[in-house]
Amino acid sequence: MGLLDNKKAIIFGVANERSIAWAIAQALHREGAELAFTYVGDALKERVVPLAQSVGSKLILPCDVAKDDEIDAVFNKVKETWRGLDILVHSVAFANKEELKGLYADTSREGFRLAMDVSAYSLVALAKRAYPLMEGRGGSIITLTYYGSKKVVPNYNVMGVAKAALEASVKYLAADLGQKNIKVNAISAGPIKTLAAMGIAGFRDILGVVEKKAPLRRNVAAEDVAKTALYLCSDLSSGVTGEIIYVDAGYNIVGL
Ligand code: NAD
Ligand code: 0WE
Repeated sequence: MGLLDNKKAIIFGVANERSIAWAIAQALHREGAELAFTYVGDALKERVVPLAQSVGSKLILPCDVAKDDEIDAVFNKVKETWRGLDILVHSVAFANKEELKGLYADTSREGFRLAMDVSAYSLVALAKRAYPLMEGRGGSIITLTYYGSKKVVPNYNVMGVAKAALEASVKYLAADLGQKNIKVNAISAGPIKTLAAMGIAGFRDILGVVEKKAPLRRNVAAEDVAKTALYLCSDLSSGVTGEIIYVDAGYNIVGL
């Protein structure tokens, strides 16, 4: 008996075995959920297909979340295969690398648009197609965010603004979809060394600061995030929606 027996879940955002989405996928699989995965681009297909197959997934589909036609194709396939859907995991973010350094004041119009589209609007685009499939069976939608939405983190720049939009979007979606018994929540994860953290100037220093200042005196791992994701995707969190839950070793509560 697992917490998610007979549940159908779709996961957006696995790039490799270090991805937060992959840790979440493994936790959901362990508790009995049946999984579908999406990937973006042929380079990632090679990485994602073997991972997805290792947890028995038969639905592995291409999807750039900036493209409505690709999103439509994914949800049509899910509807055709499963008839319905219980869980959606959104673990996707992107900004041009040049926007993640220097002054936020120098953000370009196109850089702002792209970060907002891929990192914030995409949750709405997915939720909009997911809720009709969740109708009558309840459901859980989760996304990943970061503290840089609340406070200025050097170089996070336009991503911080996109995450602020994403978090506000979680609340508006939760208000809309609550009447359909669908929960919408975000996990605000502490810094974790994934592909999205690679090559970020000063990332090691951020890990060092968290280890020193966070109440738990350590950094978090993707597995810590996955445990909260499991809670949010399961009936254990019935009654919880529109929340931003911090999985950051307590870093966000510290003032000085
Ligand atoms: P990751 O690189 O493994 O995952 C990011 C994913 O976004 C990748 O799978 C990538 O393919 C996908 N993606 C990018 N552009 C896309 C597009 N146009 N269409 C579809 N998918 C696209 O890194 P991660 O750290 O696991 O990031 C997952 C989420 O966690 C992101 O939302 C990130 O902002 C958030 N997060 C990360 C950290 C951290 O320190 N690593 C901390 C807090 C929150
Ligand atoms: O959300 C993120 C990372 C998001 C991200 C990362 C990249 C790197 C490669 C979005 N787009 C890109 N584009 C690329 O080309 N995090 C929470 C991790 C992160 O990123 C930072 C951080 C932290 C923490 C960037 C600057 C400062 C701190």
